[in-house]
Amino acid sequence: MATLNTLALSSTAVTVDFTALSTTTYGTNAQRIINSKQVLWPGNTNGVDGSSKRRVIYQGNGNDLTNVFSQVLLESGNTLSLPTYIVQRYQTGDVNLDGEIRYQGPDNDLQTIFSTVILYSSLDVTYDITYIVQEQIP
Ligand SMILES: [Ca+2]
Ligand SMILES: [Ca+2]
Repeated sequence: MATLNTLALSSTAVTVDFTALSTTTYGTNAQRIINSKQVLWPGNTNGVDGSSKRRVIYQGNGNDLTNVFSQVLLESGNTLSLPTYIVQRYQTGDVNLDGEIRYQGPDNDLQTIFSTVILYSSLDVTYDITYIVQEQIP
């Protein structure tokens, strides 16, 4: 995330409140608004390198659901390889930042990926689960 315009640096620290509605940021619909605060679009679980990364994908090649599934299935404590197992830690699969990685069940992290794709696509086209939300950097 970056501000839309450059900010002059000096010996005095400059604070940028990216949650303020008055802060303009680089890109198109770069932030979502929740409770009168700007927030980042969550859902990228697989990093920044490679063609399918730097994107939020719900359905299709390079989707972000697979990484959530892998993190749950490969967790050392998940000895029965259950998709309902809950990983208790922050990791890229924890896209709703509740400290747990959930692939299935209530409050699962796939719901957040789904809502990012659906809500973002609604700003541009008609609700489309195959829409790819692309990171925007200057
Ligand atoms: Ca991704
Ligand atoms: Ca979570």
